[in-house]
Amino acid sequence: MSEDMRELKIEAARAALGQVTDGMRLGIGTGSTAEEFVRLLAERVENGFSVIGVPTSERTARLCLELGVPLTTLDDTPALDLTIDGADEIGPGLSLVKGGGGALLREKIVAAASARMIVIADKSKMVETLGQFPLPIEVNAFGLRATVLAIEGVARELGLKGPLAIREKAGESFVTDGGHLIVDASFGRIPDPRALANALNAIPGVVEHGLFLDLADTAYIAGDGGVRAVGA
Ligand code: ABF
Repeated sequence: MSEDMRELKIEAARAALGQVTDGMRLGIGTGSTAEEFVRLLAERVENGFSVIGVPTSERTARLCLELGVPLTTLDDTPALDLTIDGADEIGPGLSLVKGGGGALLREKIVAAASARMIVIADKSKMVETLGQFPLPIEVNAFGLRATVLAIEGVARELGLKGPLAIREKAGESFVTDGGHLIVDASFGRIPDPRALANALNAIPGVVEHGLFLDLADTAYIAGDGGVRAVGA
């Protein structure tokens, strides 16, 4: 990652940190931008800021523990004040594609348990229409082939252009923190994210998908002219 790109991520993260108040119960996202938020939050904690966080991935949990950000779980803290997370694409109405980092299930559970969700990103994530980024779909390994066929069936009607790819890591199927697999679906464009979300939700083997609709209320987007706040 270039230093300029990292600086943009830090600026977006810093803007979101401005929304965090003492005593908040936070959802803490996954990805390089969310990790910049963790680093900035840790500095505030070191200076006496009192927050607790639910991490959306084991990776984020490790970074929080390493930097001293106090953690909790959704079992102990089922209602969160604010989730801060990254995204792979940010579309109209703050519709999002997430899951490039493989953490979409816990990210969506945590975001849904939060009163607010702020997305932090560099300007490259803003799109007119979702779908250029392959849509991550988390699937149960049981009956995988049948599930892939079912996804293909609905997806083709809703614009699926390219193949469905079972995500791999180091030559093996990628396994999520939740023990599931991920199928990445290349649509090119998703003109009706809600219709696609509803169709995917109806497939029994689909555990969750990376379309985040009606969850984020604000995005902080870092670009050449600084950071701008985008509302849903
Ligand atoms: C995470 O943030 C994932 O859902 C998404 O893939 C990732 C974006 O990563 P980055 O901030 O590194 O671009 O929430």
